[in-house]
Amino acid sequence: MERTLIIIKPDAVQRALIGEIVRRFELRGLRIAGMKFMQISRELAAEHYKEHKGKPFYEGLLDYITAAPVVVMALEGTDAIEIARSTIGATKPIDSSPGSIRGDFGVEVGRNLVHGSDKPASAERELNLFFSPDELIDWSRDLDRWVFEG
Ligand code: IDP
Ligand code: MG
Repeated sequence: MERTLIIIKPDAVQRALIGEIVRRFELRGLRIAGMKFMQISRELAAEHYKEHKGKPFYEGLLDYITAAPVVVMALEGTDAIEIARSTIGATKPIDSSPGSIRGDFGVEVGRNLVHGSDKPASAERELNLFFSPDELIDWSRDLDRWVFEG
């Protein structure tokens, strides 16, 4: 079992897509381990996106992610990081397949609706930034054996 950090970004929240996006991850089979509605501070945004510091889009990215509330989720499941990234779609909506969130609802890379951690080390770092241990719930669903083989 792997955990990943998902952010339903300000554009998705403003466009009333929270339910649609949560629905897609739920239907895919990933299990919610944590979820909250929050406004990201500039400091937290800078820490979260520190790998992009110095890039031309960095300041705009911080403006974007702090512009309105977001929903953050910890999702878990077998290969949850890659499974979530495929449900989200490619970074640039123009490259995202129809059927993915960005491919169905996105146009521009700077308004691409959802964040998902890109590898296990990032997932661990990002989950620690957004959730305290007591906000992450260890539980199982009755349907898990019909989604997870192991
Ligand atoms: P990812 O979100 O698919 O992992 P990253 O390359 O990690 O993509 O970039 C982080 C975020 O920065 C993107 O989701 C997008 O919101 C923004 N971003 C990336 N490249 C550009 C760009 O060229 N212009 C504007 N925003 C960008
Ligand atoms: Mg990334």
